[in-house]
Order: sequence, then C-alpha cells, then structure tokens
Amino acid sequence: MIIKRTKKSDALSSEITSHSSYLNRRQFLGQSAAVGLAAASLPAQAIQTHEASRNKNNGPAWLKQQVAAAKETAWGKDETLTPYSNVTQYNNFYEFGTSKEDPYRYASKFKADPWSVEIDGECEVKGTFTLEDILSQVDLEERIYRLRCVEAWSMVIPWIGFELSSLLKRFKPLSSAKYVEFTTLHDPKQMPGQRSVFSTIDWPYVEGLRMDEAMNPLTLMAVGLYGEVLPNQNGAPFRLVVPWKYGFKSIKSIVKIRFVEEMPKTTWVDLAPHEYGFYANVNPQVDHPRWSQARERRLPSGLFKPNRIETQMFNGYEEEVASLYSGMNLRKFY
Ligand SMILES: Nc1nc2c(c(=O)[nH]1)N[C@H]1C(S)=C(S)[C@@H](COP(=O)(O)O)O[C@H]1N2
Ligand SMILES: [Mo]
Repeated sequence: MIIKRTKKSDALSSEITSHSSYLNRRQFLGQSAAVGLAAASLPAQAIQTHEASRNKNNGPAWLKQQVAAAKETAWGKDETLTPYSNVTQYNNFYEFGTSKEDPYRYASKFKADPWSVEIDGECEVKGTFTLEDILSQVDLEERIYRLRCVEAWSMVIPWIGFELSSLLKRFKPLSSAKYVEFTTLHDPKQMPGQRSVFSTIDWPYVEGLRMDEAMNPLTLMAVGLYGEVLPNQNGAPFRLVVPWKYGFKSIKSIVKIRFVEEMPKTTWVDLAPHEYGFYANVNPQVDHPRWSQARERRLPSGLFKPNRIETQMFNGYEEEVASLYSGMNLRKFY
C-alpha cells in the first residue's frame, strides 16, 4: 500500500478483468447457492472466463460439501457483484508479492489443507484446533459484502462464512480480553513475498480488533466465496472479513487467534502509523495523507468507464456499527 500506483497500472488491471464483467449478480444468484455457478444458464463465454480463472485449489471434500450447503441470507442482495475474475485476480496479499496479479499467479500451489489454528491468551479454552473441528461447530452462510481498500478501490463479494462471535464464544474469553489479535501463516518456503529482500513488512502479518468489534454480528470469518472454497489468493482456507473497515483489516490465511489486554501491534500501523490506524474505519471525511478517501473506484473499472462512486461512512454499514464508536474522535482514531 505504500507503493505508488499509477493510472497506467489501473488501466492494465481493468483490461485483464473487463471480459467477465457480465457475470453478474442475477446470473450467480439464479443458481442454487449450493452448486455455485452451474453451466446451464450462463453464456458460454462467461462460463469459459469463469472456469479459466478458477483456482485449481478446491479444498478437501468435507469443506467443499460444507461450503456448498451454506444458506443464503438477505445480506447485500441489492448489490451488483464484482465479477469472479476481479475478485480472484486483483488482490492484495503481500505474502505472494506486491502487485495485484501476484497472488493469483503465485499462490496456486499454496497448501491450505490440512490447516489448524492456535487459540491463546486471555481465555479459558486454549489449544490448537483443526479447521475441520472449528467448522464442525458453526453454520455457514452466504453474505454479500462491500470491500473497500484503503487504496480507494472497492468490490462487492459474495462470501461464505460464519460470524466470528460464534467461534470466539467457544473459547470463553476472560473479562481481561480487550482485543483479539490475528496472525497469518509465516512460511517463506511457500510465500515468496516473505522471502523477498525488498519487503519492508515484519512478517508474519498481524491484525486486530477491539473485543466489541470482533463480537459484532457483521464481523465474518470466511472460508469461501462465489459458492466455492476460498481460492488461495483470497486467503485460504480461513480469513477475516470486516466490511466497515479498510480491507487491510481483513487478514488472510489465519493460523493464530489470541485474546489480549493491550491493543495489538498490527502490520500496517507498525509500518506507517501516520498513514494507517488501528481502527481503519472507512471514512470519506478523513483522507489518507497522500490521497482523498471521499470516492472510490468500484471494480470492474476501466479507463473509459472508471466507475467512481462516493465512499460511504463505515462503508455503508453505519446502522450496524456506528454505536461502537459513539463519543470517539474518528479523526484522531483513524
Ligand atoms: N495476510 C494478509 N492479509 C491481507 C493482506 C495481506 O497483504 N496479507 N492484504 C489486505 C488488503 S490491503 C486487502 S484490500 C484485502 C484484499 O482481500 P482480497 O484480495 O480477498 O480482495 O486483504 C487484506 N488481507
Ligand atoms: Mo487494501
């Protein structure tokens, strides 16, 4: 994010993704959520584009089954989905490189199975839990959420996941647990970005939420998108989705969750504290020191159809989350 992006690269990425722009919400939702994109009702070209852009990683059978059985919800049903190709080929996942195409290109061999998550800190129930165990106790649902990157682009993504609160309750957090800290896998053998001598990030990637933010019903743990198991480049097998905050809070490929008393030291705050805050709530009135946050480029966007829209307070989730910050100076706590 601290790397300067030019108009030229914007145009390039939109060229890559423009072919599948007609793979729209209606076509997706016309399918049973269980099977994702069935071939029957899609134009041949859309199917090809979709299939061609699919990640080979489809996950273990038990996960596929569970994702396929996720129940539909009303969340985001009025939104136009960002095409699958944008969602899976225009990513930020610095563990696989800093350009938007790198994660799609370099994450295909990433091993997301078997997976386990370590639970530690201020809670009664600690230990290492397999993903299968974690998912055996939750109900998966589909939620269509807006994702607003701090770099002023955005997408609309149909996630498959469950409320983080339902998982956290299982570990019986103590009253001393004021924050939750999340850590991404550190595996330089598999993640070229972690081996790069140019990287300024102190790996592993760490994020955090205040306890009440983590327990908010909007906060999702995702294991899938577009009706299928999460592609590697989107943070397989298990990632956070916090739709009212800038995208960098939505940490990918999580291996550790820790309940802590103090505000965690998170990756982007550590790297550039004057540019990125711990809260990182989407706020059109508080600009990034190097660019405005008043508007955003909604993907797909191109040179001749930039698709710029106004950014909404809390990314449009004001009703759900504004009360978490009543009385707080959101300019100071950006
Ligand atoms: N571990 C890890 N998580 C991460 C990132 C990253 O570089 N590493 N990038 C973040 C940023 S800046 C954004 S915008 C979102 C992008 O999610 P997506 O690629 O699934 O759209 O992931 C976030 N989670
Ligand atoms: Mo981002």
